[in-house]
Order: sequence, then structure tokens, then C-alpha cells
Amino acid sequence: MKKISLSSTVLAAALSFSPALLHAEPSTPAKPSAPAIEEKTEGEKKVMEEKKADFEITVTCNDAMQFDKKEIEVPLGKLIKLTLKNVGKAPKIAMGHNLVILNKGASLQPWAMKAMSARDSEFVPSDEESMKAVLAHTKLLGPDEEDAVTFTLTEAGEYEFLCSFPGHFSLMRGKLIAK
Ligand SMILES: [Cu+2]
Repeated sequence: MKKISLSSTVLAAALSFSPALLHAEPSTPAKPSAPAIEEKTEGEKKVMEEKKADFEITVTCNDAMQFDKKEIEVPLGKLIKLTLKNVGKAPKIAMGHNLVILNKGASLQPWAMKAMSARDSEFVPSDEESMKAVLAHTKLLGPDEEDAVTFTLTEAGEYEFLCSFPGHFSLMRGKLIAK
């Protein structure tokens, strides 16, 4: 009897991980699983921030669609913690802000154009090509919110950053300069 109940458990487990089953189930959209993954990585990030950041920067953003820093020199190869603070008062739906750092050599304008339609993922497009261009990003912030990211720049040079909320990137962009 034990043998039978064990193998049916194994079978049930195997079925629940079957990609075919996932595809056949339209009531399993990508959405519910995405926040779970995000939460986990954010938790991991927070541990790293507290223990290890070698260099910390705070950037503010506001209702006038401005970052307070446009060029930021950062140390090459060190763990950097960047905090974005939204000091504005306008509601997130009308004036949300994030800070997305693109990999060196990524093309800002086409990435930002694609991001405009990625409302479901808070304007950070989740397709593979777009994700490859992203080095790090904060979450989308409403008034008086803040979020931090940690990362390391391993190549000297300029890394562009932007706010990917629709219509913001022409004003809200800048560069990290790794030296
Ligand atoms: Cu913005």
C-alpha cells in the first residue's frame, strides 16, 4: 500500500511541474508567479545591501520629471547601492517614477519606446531582448516612496539610466560613469 501511495504522490508532483499542463491551463497566467519571484530577489538584494555595499548613492525624482543627478561617478568593480526617492506628491498612476540602468552599449531610445507599452510589468518590458539590456532597476514609485538596487559595474565607461514611465525618459535620463 505504501508503495502505491508514494508513486501516486510522485506522479502528482510530476504532473504539477509538467509544462504541458501549464500551457493547457489558461487560468495560470504569468502574473501571479512574477511577483513571487520579484519578492524573493528583493529579499536577497536587501540582505546584500545591508552587508556589503561599498558605495551608496541616493537619487531623488519629483513631479517636474527630474532626477536630481544626471551624471554620477561610481567606482568600478565595487558593490554599489543606489536608492531612488520620489519626493513628488502626484499619484503614481499619473507621475510614477523608476530608475532603470541599462547595460553598457544598450540603445536607450528603442528600449524606452518599448517600455512605454509594458504597463503590466510597471514599464520594464519582460521580453528576453529587453531584459538583456537591463543591468538593474528599481520598482515604480508613487509619492514619498523609495526603493534601492545593488549592482556592480565591471567595465569602465558610461551606463545610461532613465525613468521608463511613459513620456519621462526625454527629461529623466542620465549616466553612471564607472571609473
Ligand atoms: Cu518618471
